[in-house]
Amino acid sequence: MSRLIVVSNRVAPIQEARPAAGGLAIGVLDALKETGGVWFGWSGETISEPSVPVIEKQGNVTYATVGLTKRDYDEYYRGFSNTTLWPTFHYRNDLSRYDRGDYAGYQRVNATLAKQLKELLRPSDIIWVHDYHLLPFARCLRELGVKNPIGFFLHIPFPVPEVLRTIPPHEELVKAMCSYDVIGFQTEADRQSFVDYIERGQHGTSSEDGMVHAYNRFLKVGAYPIGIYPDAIAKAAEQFTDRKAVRSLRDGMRGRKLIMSVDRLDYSKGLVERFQAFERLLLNAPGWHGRVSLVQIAPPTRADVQTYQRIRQTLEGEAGRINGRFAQLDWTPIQYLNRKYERNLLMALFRQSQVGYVTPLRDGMNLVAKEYVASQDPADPGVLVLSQFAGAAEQLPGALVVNPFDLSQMAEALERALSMPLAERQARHADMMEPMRENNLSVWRDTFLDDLRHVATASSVTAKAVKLADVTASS
Ligand code: ADQ
Repeated sequence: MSRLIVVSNRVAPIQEARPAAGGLAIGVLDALKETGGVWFGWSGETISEPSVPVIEKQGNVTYATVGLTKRDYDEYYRGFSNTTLWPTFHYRNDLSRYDRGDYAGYQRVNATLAKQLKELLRPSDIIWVHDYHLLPFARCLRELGVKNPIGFFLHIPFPVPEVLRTIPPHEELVKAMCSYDVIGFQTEADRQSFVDYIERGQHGTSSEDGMVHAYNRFLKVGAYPIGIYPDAIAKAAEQFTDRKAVRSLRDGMRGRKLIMSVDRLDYSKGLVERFQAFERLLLNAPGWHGRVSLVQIAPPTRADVQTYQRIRQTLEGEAGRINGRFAQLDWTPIQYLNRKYERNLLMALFRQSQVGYVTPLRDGMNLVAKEYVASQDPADPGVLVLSQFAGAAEQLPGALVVNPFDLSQMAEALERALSMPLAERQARHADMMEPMRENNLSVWRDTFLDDLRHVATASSVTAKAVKLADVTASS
């Protein structure tokens, strides 16, 4: 059996039960626990010089972690990854900044990480690389002579060519991506954007079976929407209902309805617009005053990137302003909490609420939307209000889908959700649970890895045939 080597910028916290607020870490860890394997990536620590990986085993997962120097961190992580790629890939060119030095650092760190990983590799390993920090990682491994199958999954959106081209080294990046054997996107639209870039720019061609031929390489490009384990989440949500935090939330509501939102504090998540649409609900429908609260849980991330400091300030300002305008002695309209929670507890909190309010301006998938639905009591489920710009909107037909730029529409959807009759809520919930079971996290992982094995075998057969043909022709 070949080993699975997962590579991502950060590995999930190695300590069991520590909250990991990040969709990639949560998805990948759940997927890796079943198959076992090695997880290679940054430990989260800054060090003075690159060193050999630290190896730690937990159950059937081996963690191989390395530190980054302060310069690496600034240029590769804070710089090109999070000040250029993240905003642009989320269609926020206005927040994107490009710096040549940061890009050089991004390339350098990818090359260093590839060297560090190479030392751990066996010829039969299969390598699965994750996310935008590592777009050129396969090219770096190939330059070191690594021949193993290498797949890549992008957790965030892939922008349309016009937007991608605002990143100066766009072509170098896409060319490097073509060193992978399989590239996976969250949605069909993201896959199409990549293929459009290749075809409209005349860099290559694609065929109906998802194969792309570009820059002298054949690779498979597909949509592999990430899933969750809905039944395990439902069970956890039910079991954790008696926890103290859940009880105090329930008691504190005193019969009021609860709208719940959980995100990393990020400008792509549409938090400001969300607060303002809730304000519009209170303006348009005064009957809800004192009868509904919005709980927003949003732990800060990337707090040393300037745009993240700004969104935090704006949001605190908005929460204060709206509360100041509407609050009563015994009612606070918006409760805004800046902290992480244990995952199972979060699911139990979801179960207490009547509305899941998930309205990113752009999101690769958005696992919170899926977790919210899975956490509900099927006998009395809450309603999901979901942005059309989350990948999850393609997969959750029972949600009330909204445009997060239309505050009035969001306010109307909230009102409809708060007043929805039980039979409709039950039907919508059932409509979403079934597809989530059919496309759970194991299906995501297995479909991707099956394609990777298949494509890698097919290309090595093609490569051997080409070599043989060359030898025969020249003899
Ligand atoms: P994220 O942008 O992190 O993920 P999301 O998919 O919603 O977004 O995942 C967040 C995860 O963190 C969820 O599992 C959630 O429960 C957890 N979480 C959020 N806030 C938390 C808190 N306060 N305490 C504890 N846990 C918290 C990226 C992409 C997404 C994509 C995922 C997975 O941006 O589009 O869905 O990867 O591919």
